[in-house]
Amino acid sequence: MKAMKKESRLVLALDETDGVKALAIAEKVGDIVDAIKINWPLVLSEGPQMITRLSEFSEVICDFKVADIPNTVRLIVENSVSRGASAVIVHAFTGDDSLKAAVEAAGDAEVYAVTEMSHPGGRMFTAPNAEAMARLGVECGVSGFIAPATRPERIAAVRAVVGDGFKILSPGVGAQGGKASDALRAGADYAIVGRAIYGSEDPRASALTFLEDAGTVQ
Ligand code: NUP
Repeated sequence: MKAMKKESRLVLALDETDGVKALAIAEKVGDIVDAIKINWPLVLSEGPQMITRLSEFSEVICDFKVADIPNTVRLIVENSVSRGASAVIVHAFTGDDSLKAAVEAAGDAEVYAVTEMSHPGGRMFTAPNAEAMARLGVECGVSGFIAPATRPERIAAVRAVVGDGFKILSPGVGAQGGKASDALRAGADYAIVGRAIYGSEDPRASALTFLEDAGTVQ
């Protein structure tokens, strides 16, 4: 399995919906982030070919939070990987057969399963089941997990369940109030930052401030 590099420990969440702007930002920060994560906003506005185009600048994580029956999961994951995605994010609440289908369809690419979500509503249903979903992910062979930088103690709880052999990527840094350094200290491998970088006047300068906080300035 090809593993994502771990240098800056920063992942850019590129939810900019204008394709020209998105590519310009990717060009500016591609060399100082470990991956670029894209989500439905950019793919729906500019098409799935953005996966391939962005993969010229960085590894691409498709944050499609896939939540479906195994066959549909397989179709989505295969399509994403064939376009150049290095990893796909899926929901874990769908159960063991859907998670296994994602891992199998990904081949050499990675699958990351969502545990607890970072927004306030994430406390309602994802938090009470986060540890169980983490255990399920381990059993099903995912490569890593998504856990909230807005609640670093919950990153630590997920890390305690999964041990050292799995990656934890942590969104909620910047616009949602979390700090990269807190997330990494709690056990995350990567901090995910979106609006605070792509929405800033100078995305590269902003990305560098997150690297400084993370202690990974290059
Ligand atoms: O729990 C999650 N929280 C979260 O914010 C799981 C996610 N995948 N995300 C995604 O991370 C969210 O959809 C967005 O793409 C990014 C955070 O962006 P921002 O709040 O830094 O702008």
